[in-house]
Parts: sequence; structure tokens; C-alpha cells
Amino acid sequence: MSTAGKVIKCKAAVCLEVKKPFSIVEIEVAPPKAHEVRIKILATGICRTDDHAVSGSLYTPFPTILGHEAAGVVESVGEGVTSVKPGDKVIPLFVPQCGECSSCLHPKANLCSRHSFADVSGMMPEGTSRFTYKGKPLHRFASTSTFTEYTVVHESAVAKIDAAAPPEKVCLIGCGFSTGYGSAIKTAQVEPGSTCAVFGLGGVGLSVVMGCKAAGASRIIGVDINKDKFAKAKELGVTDCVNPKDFDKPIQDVLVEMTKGGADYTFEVIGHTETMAAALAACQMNYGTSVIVGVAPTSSKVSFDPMLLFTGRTWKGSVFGGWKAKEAVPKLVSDFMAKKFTLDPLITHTLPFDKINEGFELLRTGKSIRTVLLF
Ligand code: CND
Ligand code: ZN
Repeated sequence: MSTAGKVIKCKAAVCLEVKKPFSIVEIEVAPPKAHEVRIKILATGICRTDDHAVSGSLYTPFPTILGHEAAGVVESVGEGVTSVKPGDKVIPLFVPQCGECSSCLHPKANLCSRHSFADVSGMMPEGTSRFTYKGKPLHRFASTSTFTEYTVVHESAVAKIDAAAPPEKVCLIGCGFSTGYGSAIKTAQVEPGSTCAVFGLGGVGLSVVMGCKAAGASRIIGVDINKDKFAKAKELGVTDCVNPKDFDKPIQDVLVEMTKGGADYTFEVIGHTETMAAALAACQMNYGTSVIVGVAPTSSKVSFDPMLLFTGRTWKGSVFGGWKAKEAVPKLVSDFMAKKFTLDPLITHTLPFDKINEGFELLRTGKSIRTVLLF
């Protein structure tokens, strides 16, 4: 029996309060309104950004449904939706692309100005929520909310992908892989023969490593305080592993010495303001480029010596790898299907959706790269 046009009762992992474990409860998901799409989620990854939200480091209103790295199938669509239809396999997009605003029309921009990726209203663009728990609305997160059997997104925040793509793998194209890979090949535009340093070797950092390698970097230095991350990093292309805990001087000094003057490209993929400043100082003073990929705590400030930029360094940031999400995601999925890159090394754990709290513990204790939750 079709569920189109009806309220769906389903299971969701709800965050009722900041810093509290997820509660698996039954919620109600209203049908999509005009220009909205209701999606049955098949698989979702756990990204550190979700944990930043749980911990309160990244502000988001509670109670909420987190999750932003998923793949699913369209259950029904609202009036006026033309780019997807029921039955289509899709990836929800935490960086929407309306295709019509000044940013979407600019070849260099990937952050839609009509539907901001940084919107913290917790509501759909038209101002209300499609999620209800015990008669009260729940907030959405990052334009997506994927820790639920069903979610509703705006049409600008969903991309149709190859029907044959395995959801338990390509869900990583919804965030971690695309973010890291794009930061290297698109935002930094790493050149063949260059030296790169990647701060943070989690799911996103290792994807930066894959991007640096694909771009032909000849030396990739991996920096992490958890030495357990080094084996996999080497497998993916890291040539030198550095643990800041092994040195009694600042890590930027260690890297400048190792590279005889600084790396061509550095990437901060942790989300700490101190490592953002360290990564800037670790790139070559005339022509080095440093890219901020990690999400810093809301309202935090970085303190740095302006002389670092005065000499010529470039400091950039990269949200979702600089990709225009709605057009890039289907292509990235095609590239995955054509075996142009692999996602398997990033997926260390697969768990049933109910075990979401276990999945977050694996991330917090540094034991996982990516945990994929299956519905
Ligand atoms: P994850 O926690 O898996 O990786 C972070 C790594 O950093 C871990 O291996 C840590 O051991 C390591 N680390 C922690 N502190 C230090 C330190 N002081 N020095 C060196 N290494 C350290 O996280 P992830 O890979 O899922 O995400 C990484 C960051 O990227 C995080 O801040 C997340 O919020 C952000 C991000 C950004 C974007 C974007 O669009 N820019 C998208 N998704 C996630
Ligand atoms: Zn993410």
C-alpha cells in the first residue's frame, strides 16, 4: 500500500538534549510539501561533524535528528519536484544547490545562497518541521537529518544516483569521501610532484590523502596524535607519519624542517583552532596553501601572526570539497562504480541502525574510521 501523502511512523535516533546519547524512538514524518522529497534511508555513515553537534561544539537546536552522510530511495515527492521521482536511488546533500542563485550560477562557488548549508533554524526552508515526536516538532540538521528511517529534504538537497550503486558504500560520497577528496583535487588543486601534509587521519583526512595521491603528490605527510591511524594512512598513500606527541617542539617546526621550508599544501582535518594555525605555519612561506577542512567550535577564533600571510601563503577553507553537490554527487558515484577510487578502506565498521550509540563510541575512542549504520 502506498505511503505517499500519508504520515509515516518510523524509527529514528533522536538527540533530545546536548551531550546525551541517542534515543531510538518512534517518530512521525509528515509528507513532503511543495519542492520537498521524502526519502527512505538505507545506509548512513557517522561523521565527526555529527559528534560536534552532540557535544555542543557545533551549535544546532535540540531536540534534533542528526546525520548527514547517507544514501536512500525516494518514497514520495511534493508538488513541483522534477529532478527525482519515487523509487530513485539518491544521496541527500548537506550543501544544497538550488541552481538558480548567484552562487549556484558562479563557476567558482559551491555554497548556495538561497539554501545555506549553515542554516541553524532546524526547520525546512518554508519554516516548519516534518518530524514530530510525542506531539512536538523535532529540528532537522544540516539540511538532511539521516539518523531516521525516513527523512524529508528540499529538492535542492538531494541528488539522483546510479540505481546499481551500493548504498552501504556510496553513503560516504554524501560527506566524508567527497569532502576530503575534493579539498585536495578541487579546492587546493594539488599539483603532481608536490609535498602535502594532512593534519588528522580520520575518514575525512584519509580522503584528503586519497585526493593528494590521485593528484600526483610525491610526498604526503600524515599528522595524527593517534598512532593507530598510521597503518591505514600508509596503505592509502601517506609516505611519512608524524605524531606531534613524539616531539617537544611545535609540530609546524617539525614539518618545516622535514620539508626543508614548508609543504606545498597543508590540510587541517581535525577541527581545532590551534592545528589550523599550525597547518598554516607548516606550508611554504611564499607559495604554500593551507586548507581548513575541520569544523571549528561555533564562535571560536583563530589567533595567528599576520606575517604568515604577509609573505605569500594562501589560506583557504573547503566545505564539501568545493563541489557543487547536486551536479557533482552523481558523477562521483559514477566514478566509484567505474572503480576510479575505492571506499572500502574508509569503512571499518558496519552496524545495525539501533547500535548508533556504539558507533559513536567507536569514533570517540579512535577505534573506527567510518561506521556505516544499516536500516
Ligand atoms: P575523525 O575524528 O575521524 O578524525 C580526526 C582525526 O584527528 C583523528 O584521527 C584524531 O586522532 C586526530 N586528531 C585529534 N586531535 C589532533 C591533534 N591535536 N593533532 C593531530 N591529530 C589530531 O573526524 P572526521 O575525519 O570525520 O572529520 C574531521 C573533521 O572534518 C571534523 O572536524 C569534521 O567536523 C570535519 C568535517 C568537515 C566537513 C567539510 O565540509 N569541511 C565535512 N565533514 C566533516
Ligand atoms: Zn560530514
